[in-house]
Amino acid sequence: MQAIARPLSRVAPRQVRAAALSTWSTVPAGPPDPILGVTEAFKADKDPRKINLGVGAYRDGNGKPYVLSSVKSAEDLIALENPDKEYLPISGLPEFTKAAAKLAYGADSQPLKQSAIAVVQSISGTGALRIGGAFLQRFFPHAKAIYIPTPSWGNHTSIFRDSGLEVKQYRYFDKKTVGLDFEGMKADLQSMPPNSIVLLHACAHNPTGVDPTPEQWVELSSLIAEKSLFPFFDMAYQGFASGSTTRDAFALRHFVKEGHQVALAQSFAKNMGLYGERVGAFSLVAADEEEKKRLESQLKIVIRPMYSNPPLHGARIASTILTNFELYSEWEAEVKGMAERIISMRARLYDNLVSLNTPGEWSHIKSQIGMFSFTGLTTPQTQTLAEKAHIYMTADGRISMAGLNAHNIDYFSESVSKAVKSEL
Ligand code: PLA
Repeated sequence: MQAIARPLSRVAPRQVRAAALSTWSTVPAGPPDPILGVTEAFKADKDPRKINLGVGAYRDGNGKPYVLSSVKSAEDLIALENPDKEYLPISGLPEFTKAAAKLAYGADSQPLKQSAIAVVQSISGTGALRIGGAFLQRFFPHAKAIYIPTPSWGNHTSIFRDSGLEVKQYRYFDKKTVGLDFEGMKADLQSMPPNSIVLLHACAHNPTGVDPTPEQWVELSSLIAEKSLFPFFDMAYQGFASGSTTRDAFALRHFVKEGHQVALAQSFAKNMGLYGERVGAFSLVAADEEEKKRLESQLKIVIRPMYSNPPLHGARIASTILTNFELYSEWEAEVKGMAERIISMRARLYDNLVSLNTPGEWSHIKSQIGMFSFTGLTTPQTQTLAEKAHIYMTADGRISMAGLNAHNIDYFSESVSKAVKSEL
């Protein structure tokens, strides 16, 4: 007879740890994410009237996720070529990074023409900010503090803190005027130690929807140069603010024209609807081609131990669109269409709130720019709206305008009006 396996009972029993003695028993539960946690609460709600205005993800006129037709066409073209699934280089798909830099800086950008922009592919905008944070932490030869606006995208603080930078704030939003606190912002820039890093939202500021005017950007560029500050642009919404990718790049391009050696984080999540594909780029303006090569070599050394190399499919889609004349035109029209639908929802929401005699001044809903409206609703009002009306938004009263459409905007307006009147 063949030897049979030893019965399990003869194996020395492994010590089972009591729960209280677990290695992880002192790890506290963390809070839900202030933005993505809203999606979790929304998903758990079974009411058919529910609306998710939390995360900034575009929805079509029927409230459905929207895959751009330029993206579908690009995917068809890619499928025809039947490309392999090899690893990308550490710095990403070269056709993509080249096209991404051209989109941001403009075809006639001097540093671009001189081959003086170091650019690497990133895991969307978040990854670009993280690469930038890590690079600055390692190589920025001056102060290690980065200043972000108050308020800013909630994740900025965590990204830069985890990159080893000290995070500080500058004044940005004026609650009284529901607009830009330009004087406060300038005063804070004036008093920053020279060589501090300043994070700037290139357009469609998140969460406020309040951007400097072109004239104010010009002034900011001079002040930032005068005070020897280092500008780091976060451009997550190119095209979403005005409907034009060129107009939305004004601030970045002006700074570069004025000689700033900017850092830039780009995301293609919103303007190409490539959220889950995680397509982005990080770039630095170098003095010349030789310096660019040194910077790129170090960016690769930052990236390699983080995630080795970036994902392939989304970068192929974006580069196909950006380098194909017809697809590019189609995409531009689609970006404009998305921006215009959002703008039309702003007008309708404003009209509804006014005609419902909602206490307060609501014109900011129309004047704010981009994906979001910073409504001014208080945290208790946002909680009541979630509990009583199944309407979800972030606790700071930010709503993703793209979540509104002809089918839900009246219910939303009535619910907000009731919440403000304490009638919900
Ligand atoms: N920068 C800003 C200013 C953003 O608003 C976002 C996304 C990103 C970078 C990063 O986006 P990406 O990594 O997907 O490219 N902000 C969203 C989503 C849309 C989020 O919080 O993750 C938001 O709802 O605020």
